[in-house]
Amino acid sequence: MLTAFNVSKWPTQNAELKTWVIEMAEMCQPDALVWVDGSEEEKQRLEKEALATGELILLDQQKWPGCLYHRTAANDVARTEHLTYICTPSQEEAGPNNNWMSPEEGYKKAGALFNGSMKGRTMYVIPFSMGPVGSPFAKIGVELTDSIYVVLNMRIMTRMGEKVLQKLGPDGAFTRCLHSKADLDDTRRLILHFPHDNAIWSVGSGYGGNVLLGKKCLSLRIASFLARSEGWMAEHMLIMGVENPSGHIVYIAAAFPSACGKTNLAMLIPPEGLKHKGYRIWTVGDDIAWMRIDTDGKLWAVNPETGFFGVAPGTNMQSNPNAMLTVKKNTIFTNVVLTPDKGIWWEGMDGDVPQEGINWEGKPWKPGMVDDTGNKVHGAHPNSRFTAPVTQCPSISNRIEHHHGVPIDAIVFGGRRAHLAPLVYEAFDWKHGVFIGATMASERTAAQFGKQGEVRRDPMAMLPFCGYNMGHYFQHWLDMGKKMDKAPKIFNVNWFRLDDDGRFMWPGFGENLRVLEWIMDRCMNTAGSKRTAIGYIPKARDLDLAGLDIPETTMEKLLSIDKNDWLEEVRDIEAFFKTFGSAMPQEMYNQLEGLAERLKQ
Ligand code: TSX
Ligand code: MN
Repeated sequence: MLTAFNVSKWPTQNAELKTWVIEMAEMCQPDALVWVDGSEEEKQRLEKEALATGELILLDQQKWPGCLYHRTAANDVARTEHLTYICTPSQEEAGPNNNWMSPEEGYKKAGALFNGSMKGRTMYVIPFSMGPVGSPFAKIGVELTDSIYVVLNMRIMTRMGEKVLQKLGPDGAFTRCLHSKADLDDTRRLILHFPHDNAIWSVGSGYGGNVLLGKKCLSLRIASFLARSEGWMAEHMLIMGVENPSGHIVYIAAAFPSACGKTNLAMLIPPEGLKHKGYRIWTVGDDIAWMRIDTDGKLWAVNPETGFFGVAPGTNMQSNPNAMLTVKKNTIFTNVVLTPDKGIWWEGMDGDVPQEGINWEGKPWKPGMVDDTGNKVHGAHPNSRFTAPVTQCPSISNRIEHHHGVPIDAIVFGGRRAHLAPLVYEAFDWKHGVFIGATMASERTAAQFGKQGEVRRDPMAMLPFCGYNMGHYFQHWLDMGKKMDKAPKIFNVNWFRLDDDGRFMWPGFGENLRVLEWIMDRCMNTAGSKRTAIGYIPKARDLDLAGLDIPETTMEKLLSIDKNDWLEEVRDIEAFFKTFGSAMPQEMYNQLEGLAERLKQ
């Protein structure tokens, strides 16, 4: 038991911070308290300690230099949305898109779980900055945690340590982030957000999205709330630069629901057929974009993170060579297969399948294994992850530290639609683009749990991450459009359209650059299109398809719309909009009506 706090030796003069750390430590009762400085020496020390307890396993340092392996508890392998709450005074503020608890109840319920939860453990104090330290975009957080795994992940995912405390100074503001694994019991797990208090309390989990509090909790849920009141945007978007043959870089921010290959797109490699033109791709981020209007009237974006926390299964030298090169060193692998030679493997990795290994549950595993009910036993968990520094990505942009970010020319929404949506289309204007984002949807794949083909709406890919009522969020998007002199153009893409035999019509992956090329040319008013009921769609000849072997009729299908399917979609959208009640802006219904009328013409 920690008997006294040596407060005079603490590396900060920030009174609010000191008071809060004392209060939280009195509640959680750790045996020791450590201020994380972010140094290399500290990293070595923490790794050594976690290796000794088995919390981490050292991989073969010849093959995987600097790499570590970790498993989370079997009941703790994904974000737990049903245990995630927004704690605001009124439920209306949280909206139908969030679970809600009053702040009083939240503090009381979680407080009972935090009480004494760190007995026998060390409480680590992690000061971190989301966004370049000192940038006008940046927000400082301080996470208290009893997990070394969390400290080592935050070290990759954020700018952290002494430099952040320096920036915070004696009276700087910060998001108070409290985390304890407690007993990892999922009946005593809560992920609570207190937007009015700028605080996050997460207890009972050790899984990334629930515990790396700078990521979804701060950079999306809390930040989206702050962004609305401060007049900026916190979005679930990748950021990429496409350098055209003349050396000009167009920056794109893009939102996709899960399982659409967002990380793959962010790290795209130009295809052979287009490479000779001189295109290059620059990755700025793969998950989160913070965007502000600058003095030029344009929208500028930073990636608040410094790492990738990517899904491992399906990542290979075909789907994402840059990701494979990124995770070769200094990477933490979570819930993948551990091979006998202290290597790692996941479903869909290149090379030979290991003949045996220890799977994500820590059990002996062989390829082809089935359980009692005849179902395939996974080696790696489908949600297994790599945590790797962005600086190791071969395509990383040299502007990731720029304090004003990169200027966004195009916003791209996407989804997985087998039949409805064409390969790409452009919104008529900002308001119509907001409507397209608000109606985003994906169809469930066979790989996902639940009914295959079911349409799930996920506006702007923010449904699980918007920290307030989504009706108000759509209004904020509309308001932002009015404030910009040069708003980005808005597009929608669908890489997943099927032919009558159920085969993908578009080759996807690197070939998507052909679609991005059209998007860029539209931004510079140099590409043709056809005006349709849903927006501007390219004609087949408006896309550069050189070197691609797609029949003319297939291209026509990819770029076509079926009015009856779209009228059915209109009815589905209306039902979805109604779930937001009176919070839904009238403009969204005007857009819906406009679409219905254009379809009937
Ligand atoms: O990530 C994907 N992208 C974006 C890449 C930049 N995936 C993988 C989705 C799961 C995460 C895709 N899958 C894409 C895509 O553009 N397209 C498809 C569908 C597809 C799959 C295989 C083939 C073609 C399309 N081709 C062959 O199998 C040969
Ligand atoms: Mn994400």
